[in-house]
Amino acid sequence: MTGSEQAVAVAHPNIALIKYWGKRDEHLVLPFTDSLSMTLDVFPTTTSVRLDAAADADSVVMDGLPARGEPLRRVTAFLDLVRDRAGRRERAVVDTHNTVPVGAGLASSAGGFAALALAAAGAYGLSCDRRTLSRLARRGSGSAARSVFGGFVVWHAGAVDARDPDDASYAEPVTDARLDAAMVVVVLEAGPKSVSSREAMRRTVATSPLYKEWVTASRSDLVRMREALRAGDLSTVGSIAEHNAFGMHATMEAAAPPVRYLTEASAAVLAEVRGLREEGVRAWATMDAGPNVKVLCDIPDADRVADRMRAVTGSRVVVARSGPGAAALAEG
Ligand code: 2P0
Repeated sequence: MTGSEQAVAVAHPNIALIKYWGKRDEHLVLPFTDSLSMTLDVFPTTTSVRLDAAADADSVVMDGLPARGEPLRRVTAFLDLVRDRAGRRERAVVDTHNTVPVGAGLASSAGGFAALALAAAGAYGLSCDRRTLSRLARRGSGSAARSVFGGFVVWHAGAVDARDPDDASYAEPVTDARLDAAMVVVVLEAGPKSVSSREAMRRTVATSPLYKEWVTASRSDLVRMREALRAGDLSTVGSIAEHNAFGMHATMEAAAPPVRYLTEASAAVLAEVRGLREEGVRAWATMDAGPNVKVLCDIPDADRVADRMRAVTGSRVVVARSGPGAAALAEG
């Protein structure tokens, strides 16, 4: 055997300020739009991959329980891709520990597939640079491409007419960002969501009359967002992010049948965020494929914002800051 046969990696979720919503290629996981996110320093996923030459199937354990059904199928399909690239055949034993509630719109798949990509590449002896790793992680889950990097990260959709579309769609850090902000995560529901983001995206692209307009708006949001990050202008970053998130939710609510992730509890948090702004606190909300709300604010205000969110919801609230990209850990 060549390669190191076992590798362990850790990665964190990211929260998009400019959302990824809709694939132009399901197999290659190519999005319609560029997206931009902040990697968090909370809710890491740690994954180990060990090759087992004697096994005839992959074995996947998630938080101590054997994976089955769709989660197992997705991990196995991802390992097939890595094996194919590495020219290896051995099956693997995968052990993964999440600290983020799975499937609840808190980006567990982003940290999960970023950690799996790095650990699997290590175990199968596939040497790849960070950009290639982000393209690989993308195949597991689109948003995972961004969790390969820390801080603010942009994921390029890649030109539709690129000669090699897989090569053209990668993530990279926004190196000229001059902003250090907090992200207050309000965990309203930790259970799995009723419609997967994969299915919801498909339905939105196929049936929502608002989708094309959102794609157009998102492109200009991204240009303005990058300028605002360069200028370290939290107010502009926050208001663009909030507007982009509301636009994404509007497109999916206009799908047939509609996809609605936001609940009354989400609405109460959103009202509180508006209330904070009226009091002069710089705070803006963003919401993903679930009811949870994340509040972008200045670091010195984060504890106050978190206390207000706890008071209005009685929920678990976690203060996050900018976190690191995926990292290999000592094997063992
Ligand atoms: C994002 N989300 O940009 C958007 C905003 C949710 C709302 O990326 O189908 O789990 O595996 O590529 O990455 C969630 O979708 O979807 C997501 P797949 P993924 O963060």
